[in-house]
This record gives sequence, structure tokens and C-alpha cells, in this order.
Amino acid sequence: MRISKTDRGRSPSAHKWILFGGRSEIARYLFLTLLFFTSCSLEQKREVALTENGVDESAGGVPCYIVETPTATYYLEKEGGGLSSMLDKEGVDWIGFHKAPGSESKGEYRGFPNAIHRQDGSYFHALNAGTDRSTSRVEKVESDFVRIVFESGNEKWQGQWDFFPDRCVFTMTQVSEGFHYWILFEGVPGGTLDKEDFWYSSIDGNPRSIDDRNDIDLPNPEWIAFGDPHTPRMLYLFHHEDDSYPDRFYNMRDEMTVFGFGRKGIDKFLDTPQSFSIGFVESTNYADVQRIATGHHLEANAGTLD
Ligand SMILES: [Ca+2]
Ligand SMILES: [Ca+2]
Ligand SMILES: [Ca+2]
Repeated sequence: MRISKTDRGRSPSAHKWILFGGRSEIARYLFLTLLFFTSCSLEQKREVALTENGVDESAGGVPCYIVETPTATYYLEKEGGGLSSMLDKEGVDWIGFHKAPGSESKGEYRGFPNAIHRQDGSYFHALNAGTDRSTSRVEKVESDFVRIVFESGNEKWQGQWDFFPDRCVFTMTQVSEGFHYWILFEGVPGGTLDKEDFWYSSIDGNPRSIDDRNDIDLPNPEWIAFGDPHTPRMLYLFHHEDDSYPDRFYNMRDEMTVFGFGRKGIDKFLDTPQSFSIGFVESTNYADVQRIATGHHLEANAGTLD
């Protein structure tokens, strides 16, 4: 920092610099060195941390990638290629997958994105008895970003997982020609599905009961969020592209949510590469939830998620 004579006369802070520099160049050097290393350590603080060889004990001891972020901990099951658990800041799991055959909506059906179902195979679901296997590779590890890519065993489908500090973005990067997929969230708001649970969506600002169904196409930008009055946050899902296909929701047996972008009954409608965010928002206020979803929408349009 250079200080002119004029400045010296005017500013008390300038006097401080003169004093500091004049008395001890060593002290100044040490101060700047400390500043440099402090800023470096802040930059290197990992906001997205990957454990490559993790195990999800709650899912029945399945192999997984564990991705820890300030807002969520994701367990990405390695053999099937879907989330088996998604923990909030308090360690509550909003998915609750378990591999036990016959557990159905209490365990083996749950997950995200559960995308390919009896099309060209069944893929991208935490491995249950009906899931075909995939392979995976870690493509990028940075302090605030992790990318993992899954390829279906038949090499016809590819899904890309991008983990950011505030969300996870799943992109279906390759679609088997002539086949369709959907993107599901089959989970439990606040750890269990209860009658008090509710959802918001891009339809309007009204909270809807967990017993309310939806069969219509969500308005642009397509998003939905699930909440529980006993927790201060919601889990949201956001479709980065709009379409006119139905987006189905229903409460399955009071045991789990069944929400699907591009789903009606068991029909699937999506057949091009598209992206979907899943994350927690630390609010149950409609405007806050909408703002987060819409913010992601704008970012996606700006290309910052590429
Ligand atoms: Ca609940
Ligand atoms: Ca729509
Ligand atoms: Ca739609």
C-alpha cells in the first residue's frame, strides 16, 4: 500500500499505516504472511467432501459414495446408482431406503431418482431385487464440487451426479433410444411419513396435505417441496427444464411419497437429457422455498451448472 503525503495529513488510518510500516517492516511482513495463509486455508475448506468407499448401514450395509455438504449428507448406492439415504443437518434421513426384499414402500422402493423402470433395463435406483447393475466413476473432486458418473450395465443409459454445497443435481446425460424415464422421489418427509406432512409446488402458494394427489403437469418452473411441521426445513425437487408432461404425486400406504416428474400411472414420458435438483431449504415459508427453486432455475439458464 502506497500512501501519499496528502493522504497522510488527512486520514487517521493512514497514520496507522505509517506507524506500522515505519516501526517494523518485519511486523508488516508477518501480518501480510498471516493474511495470505488465512485466506488460503479458507479457500481450501472443503464444502463438499467425498468418501469413495462408504457403507450405508441404515440401508442394510450397502456400498456407497458418501458426499457431505453443509446442507445435506448424501448416500449414493454404488451398484444400482441411486440415493439410499439423504440426511439433513440434524442427521434425519428423508429417504430411508432398505434393500430387504418384500419391504416395498417401507424400504426397497424408496430412493431418488429411481429413473429407469422396465424400459431398456431398470437402472439408477439404490440396488433392490429388481434393479439392474451399473458401473460408476468419480470424474471431479474439488473443495466445493464433486461429480460422479454412472453408466448402466447395458451401456445404453448414463447419469451424472453433481454435488454442490447446497444441492445435488442429477442429469440424465444419455437416454437409450426409443425408451423413456421418469425422475422419482420416494421418501419420507422429516424421517417418517405422517398425516401432518405437507407439500408445496409451483401450482400456487397453498400448502397441500400429504393425502392430496397430483396428476397435472406442474407449471413452469417445475418444482415441488415436502415438509413436516416438526422440522424447520423442506426437501425440494426442481426440474431444470419445463415440459407439458404430467408430474404425479400420491401418498403410498402412509409409508412413503411417490412423486415423479414425467409420470402418469406407471407411464414414463421423458426421453431427452435433462437435469433435476434435489436439496434441503432451511425454511417452511412458501416464498423462501419458491425463491430457492427459482434461483436454481435462473442459474441453470445462465449455464452455471454445466
Ligand atoms: Ca413426517
Ligand atoms: Ca410444466
Ligand atoms: Ca411436467
